[in-house]
Amino acid sequence: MSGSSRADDGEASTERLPPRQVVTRKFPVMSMAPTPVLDTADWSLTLKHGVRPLRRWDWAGFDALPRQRVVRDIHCVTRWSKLDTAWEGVSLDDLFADAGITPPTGFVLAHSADGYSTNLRIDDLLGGRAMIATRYDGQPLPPEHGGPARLLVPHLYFWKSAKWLTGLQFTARDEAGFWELRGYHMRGDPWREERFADDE
Ligand SMILES: Nc1nc2c(c(=O)[nH]1)N[C@H]1C(S)=C(S)[C@@H](COP(=O)(O)O)O[C@H]1N2
Ligand SMILES: [Mo]
Repeated sequence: MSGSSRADDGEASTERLPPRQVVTRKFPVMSMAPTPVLDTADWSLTLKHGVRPLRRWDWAGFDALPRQRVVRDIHCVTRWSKLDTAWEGVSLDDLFADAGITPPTGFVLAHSADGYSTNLRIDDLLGGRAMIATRYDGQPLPPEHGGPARLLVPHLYFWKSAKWLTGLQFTARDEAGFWELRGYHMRGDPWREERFADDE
């Protein structure tokens, strides 16, 4: 029978959770390499279109951009979810506005100081859906969680939220990043369970 309502199915208490996720109160650290040592004095963020640099912010310039606070649930593909995580940072809308650009392509490859990368669609980054976070829970973002600055795209699986962010590159096509090259999904929507490449 199709048509059973959410109120009927006995899962009202879990409907905030994407399928097959489990709530954790901890904040696990998930990294493919050791935490890089990054000093804000040396940090910069570069925006490129292909190989062409569009804009670069040093820490002082980045820190002066408009800031937002959000409280969001985050969902790791290894099945833990953490509810009501509190972040502060710069929205991608404000970042691109500061660069004086409208996105020239439909896709971005995010690059990190540990050699990690992940791909994102522009429409997943705009409209207040994503930020470059520099503070977590009222404190500077700890190094193991991506400090000084990480991407936060909470409506996608957390592997899309690149830690130790150093670059955003507009790409003509949707180019696979670190985990996407290793079989993970190109988009990673937890509500659609887009875990692996062959999860339609
Ligand atoms: N640069 C970088 N970003 C990364 C990763 C990584 O290994 N390197 N791991 C990803 C994965 S798989 C997850 S689940 C989250 C984990 O973030 P956390 O360690 O703050 O929980 O970061 C993502 N961003
Ligand atoms: Mo992950």
